[in-house]
Amino acid sequence: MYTQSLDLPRSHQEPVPTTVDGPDAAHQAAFDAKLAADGKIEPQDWMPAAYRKTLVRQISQHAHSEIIGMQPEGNWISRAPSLKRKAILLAKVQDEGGHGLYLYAAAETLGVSRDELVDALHKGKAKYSSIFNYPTLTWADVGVIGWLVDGAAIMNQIPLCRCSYGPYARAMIRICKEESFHQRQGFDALLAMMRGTDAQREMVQDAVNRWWFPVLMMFGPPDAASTNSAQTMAWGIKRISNDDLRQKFVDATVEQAKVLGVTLPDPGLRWNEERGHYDYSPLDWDEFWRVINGDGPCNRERLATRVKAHDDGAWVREAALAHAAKRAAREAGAERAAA
Ligand code: FAQ
Repeated sequence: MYTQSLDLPRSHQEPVPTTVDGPDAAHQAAFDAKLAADGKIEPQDWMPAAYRKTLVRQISQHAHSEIIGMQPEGNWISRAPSLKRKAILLAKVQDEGGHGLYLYAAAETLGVSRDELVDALHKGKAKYSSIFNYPTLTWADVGVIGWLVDGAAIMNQIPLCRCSYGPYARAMIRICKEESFHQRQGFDALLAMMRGTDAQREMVQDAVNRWWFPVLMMFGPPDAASTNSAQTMAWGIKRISNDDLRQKFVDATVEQAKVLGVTLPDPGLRWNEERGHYDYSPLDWDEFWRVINGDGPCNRERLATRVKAHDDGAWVREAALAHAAKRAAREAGAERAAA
């Protein structure tokens, strides 16, 4: 459904210029040549320090988003309206936990530890996606997260399957397959409600009204305000700009909303024949910056829940370490006896 976000504009495929003189020049030239040939950079390869740093930033923010993103829907597992919906939701929320783990593992290949990354999240130093700071007030919110939030996540993540850093690109392939199921289950849950009672239809419309604009902001600030884009696009990490992905998402979603029978809450949304795209109203970027700077509706609750879950799990980590130490001691003893 979202394979259109594999298409790369021509300007995004140009080779990266070599800029370094001195001892690292040969390494830099090899790195640039690999990128220009659309090759993958692997953990053992030389890479510029800034490339490594930006990957750690983006991959860890992405991992944190997946883990914090378990909370809004996790709140509804015990209140799902049927056994079938509960089983689907459980599987989905567990998938998000798995995505966080693949992504922390991908970040660790860059020489940082998961403990450091998690610590930065818990201390409020690391970002995670703005969208997970909004509340899930009704069951329809769960369907809307699947349809719109996972839909936006796929639109953003399909191009990341072609990112220049091998471990990140490979993690994204599996993640996108699972996100696709998440999007479908959300759409399916909403379709069932839209075929139900007036009260259910109203619930869906209310949820769409509340989530639409925050979802559009998930793609990040407008290109002109996107501080990282120019460099990450030159490095082939980001393949399509924030605004271009947002536009692709709007164009795809308008048609899906028609099938569902909901109204997208933007009076400025209309087809622009000349551009060949839907126009949409300006977004409230003050709200976006407020939310990512810690002052959204649920920021404090999300972080407190995460820190508590980590603290409550301390005994599991301690038990796993004690078991590993005991096993190592037993194996060392067996080796000594055999010698
Ligand atoms: N929220 O220069 P740019 C999901 C920050 S996963 C918070 O444009 P960049 C699955 C940005 O970090 C959702 N902060 O940044 C799921 C930067 O600050 P910094 C997560 C944001 O990196 C579904 C500053 O603003 N997906 O949903 C946001 O080039 C359902 C300037 O921005 C990913 O992480 C934001 N929305 O582009 C799970 C995908 N946008 O770090 C559970 C990978 C921007 O310089 C349930 N990441 N900022 O201090 C990316 O593609 C990029 O990092 C962007 C941002 C596009 C998110």
